[in-house]
Amino acid sequence: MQVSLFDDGAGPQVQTPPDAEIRLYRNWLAGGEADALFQQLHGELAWEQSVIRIHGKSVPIPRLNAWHGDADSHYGYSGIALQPQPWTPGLLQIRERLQQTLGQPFNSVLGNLYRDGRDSVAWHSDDERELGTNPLIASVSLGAERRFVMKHKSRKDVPRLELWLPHGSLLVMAGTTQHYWSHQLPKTARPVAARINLTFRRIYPPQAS
Ligand SMILES: O=C(O)CCC(=O)C(=O)O
Ligand SMILES: [Mn+2]
Repeated sequence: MQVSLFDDGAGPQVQTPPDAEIRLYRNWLAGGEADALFQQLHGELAWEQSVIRIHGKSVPIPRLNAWHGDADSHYGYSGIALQPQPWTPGLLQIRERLQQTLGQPFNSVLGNLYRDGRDSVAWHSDDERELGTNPLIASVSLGAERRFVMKHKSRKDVPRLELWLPHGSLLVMAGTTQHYWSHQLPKTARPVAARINLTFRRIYPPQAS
């Protein structure tokens, strides 16, 4: 399903595919503010090249990432243990805006820097245990517009969702979305400039057992 009907009005566009709750605010940040934040975050975040192990081999992931948040918000995926870096002024500015829009606190953020069209993220769900059940994921995009694709994990009759995520947009994934759906940001042969994506998350401390 090609979604092209997200309006530019005041409210978000709400998608209602089965088992998902998705909202896209296309013009969440005004152009000038988004431009400034892209530059600021590009310089300010602790970008690093993570390496994962696949079949015993070390493979660099096709993007740079940065993990920032409260000191106790430990997080990891694919064997990468991420120690949070402190909040930066740019991240705090965005977190404050998210609080206004969503009325929801976030204690951590994963930044991805896609340097060009060769950078990508493979199919996955944001379903790590420390996010709890039904996490609210607030995904802010800055820089080049890229295609974000979602597919239902078990229902082959449900069409894929394709969303273009513009500069300054906010995509909210909530409810059971991560349980039933996976998502990816494919590579593109089209020449594209850099893009920063920030997914704000709430990490719950490990359960005492
Ligand atoms: O870059 C994006 O829009 C998605 C990033 C993502 O899925 C993630 O960091 O978990
Ligand atoms: Mn994700």
